[in-house]
Amino acid sequence: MAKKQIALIGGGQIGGVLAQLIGLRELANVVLFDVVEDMPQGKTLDIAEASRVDGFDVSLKGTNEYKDIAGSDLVIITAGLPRKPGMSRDDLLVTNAKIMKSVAEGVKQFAPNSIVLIISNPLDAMVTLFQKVSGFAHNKVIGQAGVLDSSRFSTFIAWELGVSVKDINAMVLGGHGDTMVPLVRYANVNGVPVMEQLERKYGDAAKAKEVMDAMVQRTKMAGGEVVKLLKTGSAFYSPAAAAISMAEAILGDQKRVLASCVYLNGEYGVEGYYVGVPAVLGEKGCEKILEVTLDKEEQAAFDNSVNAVTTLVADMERLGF
Ligand code: A3D
Repeated sequence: MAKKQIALIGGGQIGGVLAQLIGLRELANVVLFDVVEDMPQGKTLDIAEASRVDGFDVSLKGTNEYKDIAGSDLVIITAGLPRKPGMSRDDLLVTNAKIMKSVAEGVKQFAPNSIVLIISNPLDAMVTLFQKVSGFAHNKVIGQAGVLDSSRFSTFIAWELGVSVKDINAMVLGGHGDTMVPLVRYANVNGVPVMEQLERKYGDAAKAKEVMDAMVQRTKMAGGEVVKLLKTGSAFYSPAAAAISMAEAILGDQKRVLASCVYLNGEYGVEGYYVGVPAVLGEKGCEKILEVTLDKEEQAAFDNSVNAVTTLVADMERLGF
């Protein structure tokens, strides 16, 4: 069977890890595009030269020309600047909006039938802008944030409980910013509520809540924690891994339920905005949105996060995008 093709727009930190992971998993052939001359060619050459050792066989092409992405089944976009210490994701708005506009025009012209997965920040605004400029169907334009935020939340819970992270199910909804909503009540260890385990561990509901609150706060600030340590950029291994799970779900038509930044058309009471919610991902992109019953407090936190997204999108529009 002919291999599928993934175009990676942006060959920086995340783009490079994506290319390597796609190769290692033989998920698809790769076209790595960047505006920096020779760099994507160098990265793909380097990864290809590891293929004999790692035992994978896919085609890897680096390019500075959009025409080379023709025929791509999936396009993953990381083009844009990452955060530096002290910056919020929203600080990247103008620079990355200009970049995203040019990317959307290139993808529209050369890969009009692709499904598009966006990672560039500020995420919710960049997904909105790509869809607007490209005119692609809403279900074919999806943002990656929730898989990573959920994985971060799960990791902190696993460390706290001293159990394998593989057995933690926890999800984060809302926009990809400080207002994101880790769903505490639904977080579980193979079906057993995490809060119940924390209460058993500490023998005290108040202490359990305090520990959970700290994990929720760390999850919301987890991107910034990495930025502060790296000093020169933002997280790249984990965002790449998160996007790969979404790419596998889409190309393999797996119908996986993954927290994704998808277009809401009345679901969760939101009309016409891209927001992070659990979605079924398959060959058509976002095939279905799963609604979760939220209690009063969770709903208020979700509404607050949606507010942050609508404000960000309004700012972007005011700036002419
Ligand atoms: P970086 O290593 O700087 O790579 C970005 C690449 O984009 C560079 O190689 C640039 O040359 C390239 N680029 C710039 N302009 C263009 C253009 N017009 N067309 C094509 N390529 C261009 O950054 P990174 O890989 O670390 O991060 C990429 C983006 O992902 C940033 O916006 C980050 O903020 C964002 N990010 C998102 C998450 C989420 O979970 C949503 C997590 C981490 C980073």
